[in-house]
Amino acid sequence: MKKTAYNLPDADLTLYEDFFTKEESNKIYRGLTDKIKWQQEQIKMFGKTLDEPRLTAWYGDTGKTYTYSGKTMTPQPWSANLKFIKDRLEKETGIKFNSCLLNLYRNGKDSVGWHQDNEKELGKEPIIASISFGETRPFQLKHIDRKDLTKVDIELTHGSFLLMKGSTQQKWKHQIPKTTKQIDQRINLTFRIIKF
Ligand SMILES: O=C(O)CCC(=O)C(=O)O
Ligand SMILES: [Mn+2]
Repeated sequence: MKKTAYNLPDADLTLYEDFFTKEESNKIYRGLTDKIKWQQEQIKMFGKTLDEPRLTAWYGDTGKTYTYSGKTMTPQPWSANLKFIKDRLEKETGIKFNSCLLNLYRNGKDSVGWHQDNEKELGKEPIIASISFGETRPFQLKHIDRKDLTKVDIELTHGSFLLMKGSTQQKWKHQIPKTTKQIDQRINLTFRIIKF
């Protein structure tokens, strides 16, 4: 495992590469691909309804509903793989998480656009633990108003863990851009703390 703390203004980011061993990561990746209840959700934009450019799923403690893009999501109960990952994260950070949004990017056409994870249910300084498996994709960050700061690119590799805290969600946006490269599937898990 290699731990890197990023020195960025208005952000608190720590990357743990090889947080899971190659063997653990391979096994988890296969398990999540086959056993998670992946769903095609839709987004309403400019009066049109479109498929989201990725598959998603919500897991978490029972009762922790989450409102996102106007939809109220009821979580599935923790699976064995998710419980295993959550225990490891909690041991490393000393932080307890109660929900997880999962994203499956089927290929380079799948993506997530620029956004902040700053829904009011996550509190003032959301803590997000982001775990990646499968294909490496760049996680890009840009400051919301400081144009003098350049965009940051973090390669999220198989078995990596990116911890985001402090004012990261208030002051920076992030995205996973599309690519025309022929690439394989990637799974990302964002563990979160829903306050109410
Ligand atoms: O796939 C990723 O690394 C990021 C996903 C993300 O930003 C989110 O689910 O809010
Ligand atoms: Mn996000």
